[in-house]
Amino acid sequence: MSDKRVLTIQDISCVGQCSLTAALPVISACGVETAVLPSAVLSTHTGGFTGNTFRDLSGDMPAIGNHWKKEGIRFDAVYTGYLGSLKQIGYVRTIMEETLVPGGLKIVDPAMADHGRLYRGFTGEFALEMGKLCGAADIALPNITEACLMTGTAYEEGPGDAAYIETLLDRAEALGAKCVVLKGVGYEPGKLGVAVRRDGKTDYYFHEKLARNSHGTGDIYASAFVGSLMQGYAVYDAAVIAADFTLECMKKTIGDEAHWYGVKFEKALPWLITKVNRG
Ligand code: PXL
Repeated sequence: MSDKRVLTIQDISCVGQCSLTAALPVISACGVETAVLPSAVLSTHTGGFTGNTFRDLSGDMPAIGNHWKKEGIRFDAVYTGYLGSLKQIGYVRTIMEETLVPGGLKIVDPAMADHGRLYRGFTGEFALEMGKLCGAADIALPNITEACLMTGTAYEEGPGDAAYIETLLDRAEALGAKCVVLKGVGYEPGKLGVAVRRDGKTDYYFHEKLARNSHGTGDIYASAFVGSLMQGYAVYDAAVIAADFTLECMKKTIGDEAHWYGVKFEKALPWLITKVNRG
């Protein structure tokens, strides 16, 4: 049984089945205690909704971190997702330094771009800073767009090929992370998956590719990965569980075209609970 405690730092999109409203239930379903530090509060996520509110919570971060330090609160892993400002990247680094147990894991999902473009509100400068945060991580979880932006690689529309993915992995690994889990790899027809790169070696996992793209799946993937890892699964096994869980979530959403803003991950939580919890 895992008694690990994770801190996750990302936004609350009040509506949208992503970031903290996904990370908290998904990691909890893995049987892992989950503390949260909201980076910002938005009325909705920014992918498809327009006119969302945005409250940057950067100003609260140093005091929250200081309080935890004073209380001696420590985490086995700090997992970051969508961050609300450039300044926050620095605060996150400090919180990681001050609250991780010795040997605790820094896990960074850049959560800033997809389909060749930065999410609304982010700049090239932010992307480069995020590249440094990924470089300081034990495990970085970029998608292909994010890996391109952080490494100055041209984004290729379409499936690409194995050579393109390997070059991207070389460059992403060179940023400095001990391990890179590249999401959304799919250069063979009908297949989609992940590439796990460590010490110059890549292990791939592919499953069926569904016709529809869904919002928030990167957050769901990273959260299931972190939960599985904290339950003691090896990095590759956690990467596989997270991929299968994300696919389950997408399948639960098929047929409901009105549900465009996220996936019905709640309906796949029983699958995750059964799969990950070791009793
Ligand atoms: O799912 C990534 C994400 C998280 N948080 C916010 C977003 C997005 C993607 O658009 O806008 C606020």
